[in-house]
Amino acid sequence: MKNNITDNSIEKRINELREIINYHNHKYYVEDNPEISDFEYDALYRELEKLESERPDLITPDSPTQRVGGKPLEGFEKVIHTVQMQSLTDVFSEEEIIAFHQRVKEAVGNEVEYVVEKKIDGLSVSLEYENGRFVRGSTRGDGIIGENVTQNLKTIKSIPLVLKKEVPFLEVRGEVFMHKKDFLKLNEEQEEMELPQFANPRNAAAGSLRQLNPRITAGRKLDIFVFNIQRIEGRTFSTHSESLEFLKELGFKVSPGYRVCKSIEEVVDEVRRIGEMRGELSFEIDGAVIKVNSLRQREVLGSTIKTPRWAVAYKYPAERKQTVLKDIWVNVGRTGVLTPNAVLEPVRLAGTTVSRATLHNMDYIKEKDIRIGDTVVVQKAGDIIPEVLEVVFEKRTGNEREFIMPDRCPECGSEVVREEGEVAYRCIGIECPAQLRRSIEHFVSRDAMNIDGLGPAIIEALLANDFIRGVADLYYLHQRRDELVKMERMGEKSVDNLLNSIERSKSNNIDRLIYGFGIRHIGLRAAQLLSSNFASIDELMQAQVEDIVKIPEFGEKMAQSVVAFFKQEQTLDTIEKLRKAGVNLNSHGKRQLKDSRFEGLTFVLTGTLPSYTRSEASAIIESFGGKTSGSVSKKTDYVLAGEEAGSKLEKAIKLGVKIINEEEFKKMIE
Ligand code: 0OX
Repeated sequence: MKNNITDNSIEKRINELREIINYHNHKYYVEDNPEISDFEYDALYRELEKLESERPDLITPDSPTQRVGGKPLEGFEKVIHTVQMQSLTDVFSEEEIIAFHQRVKEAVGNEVEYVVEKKIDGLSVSLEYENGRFVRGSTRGDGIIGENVTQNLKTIKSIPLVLKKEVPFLEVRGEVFMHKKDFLKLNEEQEEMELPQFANPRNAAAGSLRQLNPRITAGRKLDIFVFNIQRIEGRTFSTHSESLEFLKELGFKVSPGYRVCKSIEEVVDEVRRIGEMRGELSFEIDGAVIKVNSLRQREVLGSTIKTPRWAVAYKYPAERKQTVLKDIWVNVGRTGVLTPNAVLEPVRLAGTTVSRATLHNMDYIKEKDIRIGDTVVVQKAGDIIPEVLEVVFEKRTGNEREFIMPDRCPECGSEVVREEGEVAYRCIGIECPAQLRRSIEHFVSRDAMNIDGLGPAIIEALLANDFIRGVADLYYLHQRRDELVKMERMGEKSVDNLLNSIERSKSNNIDRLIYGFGIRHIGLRAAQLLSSNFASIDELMQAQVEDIVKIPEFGEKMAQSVVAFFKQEQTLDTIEKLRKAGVNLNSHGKRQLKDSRFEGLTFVLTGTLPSYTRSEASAIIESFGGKTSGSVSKKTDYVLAGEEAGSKLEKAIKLGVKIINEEEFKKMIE
């Protein structure tokens, strides 16, 4: 079939899509205020990818599709920083802040204004823009020579590839970091893939950015805060705060909640305030930065060889406390791994009360000689997960008890084994209720099927009352609504909310389902890759190890784990039950070439559909080879009408066009 879109209009659409995608990127990644769903965003992105594959000559390095591009590098090129990337002088007390202020006053007089910023604990980078386009990004290195990590930086969505305003040349400096929640998730995935864990978000960010394969960086969730203009042409500023505001206007994510302070007392207050709230931030900080605001005063103050005289970094002490370890209990995870946890005498630490801490594994307990009844030092590892750091041996009384790992699972009584070469002890009970409970918790979790209203207590109650025996049973709960309503703490409303949430999850893409299955070694990213490389669960079930290892980032172990999972009888039963219940088993990510049931058909959408947004419905129609149009004519095959459908519906009735509702549409795509 001849494509009737002219070359010109392809170019126009490509430019339009880039602008729309950049706009939504900024909304999502910089403003944290998305306007469209991930699905709608993906549809736009896929349209752009498709058009660019038709016209590769139109691909430019600043296209949003080029964020993941690039082949693995042999090594990083060196970059000489034309403006040195200075480091900061550290101060550790309020007295030292006052002393800094005295030095500043001696040089520039009494009138000094400061900016206080959070000191983000990541790694410093420089970003260069020529005529508003991102051309080069580099690490700080030693401040004079860094490494060219442009490809990797492009994968960070909060870095604009195109600036919102015209600037002939700009070099900015910022800190690349990983949010605490993404760090925890990454470590879970590392564990799942039996890879080493990162000690803290800073190491995770550094390890992710300094990857020779940009695709690995792309799979890690990194973010950036920008805090300094290194060099600019065509603009001047009189204060630092003015330059930060300008950076915001250009589309950068700027050092959050920076504060202009008119006196050193205000500075000290702000430093204290940041210290008190640091535990509540979504990212880690290792201090506060105090900077002279006036750029003219900065010039007068100047710099030493390495550090500016106009700024200092205040370092907060790492919070550690002593407390008594009252007991050790064992938690059984989804994969049967037994993790020892400390029950502590509650202590306040970095803004929260800590009464539990991880002891990691048996080797850790042995190595540190931790015993029940010991006084121990606790710290929040990287300010996030509380951990027992060491024993205060001077406080030993002799009444402490050694901990022994149980040889029977505390949940099901099955045997506990430690495989050769493994640190972990595992329960091998195939019907261990703890494993089942946790695998259901995982299945419904936000990144998996995202079912609201199914907390651990409800899951436990559903299992105890035999409403469910596995994940597939969730999709049959609606048949037992009346009984559910009678359950303790349930009620009509919460049952209906739960059932609606379960119903909605049926149309999830299969990446969520695959992740939700909790296959060993298959984390979120791996599940997404499987969903974009296989058209359906059925296709994935047929796959051999050789087919799966073809996917970049997949190793033998992961592939074997997938194949083994889909061979299990229990898996096949679950999938059949899910299929019968109408759970989507097809991938949105890969076009179903075999299934072009809507080939040659034109749909018009009108009104609001209960389960899909307009672009979700369009994407589904297109994935089956159909087209959508904005207006009804004799050529329209179907009008898909939702609530409050207006004139299009009237016109369809007049012209005798077939009208369908969402129910009928769902049947058509089943
Ligand atoms: C940070 C941070 C680091 C600018 C010139 C000397 C130090 N980690 O958040 N550095 C700076 O300032 C540079 N500001 C920050 N906020």
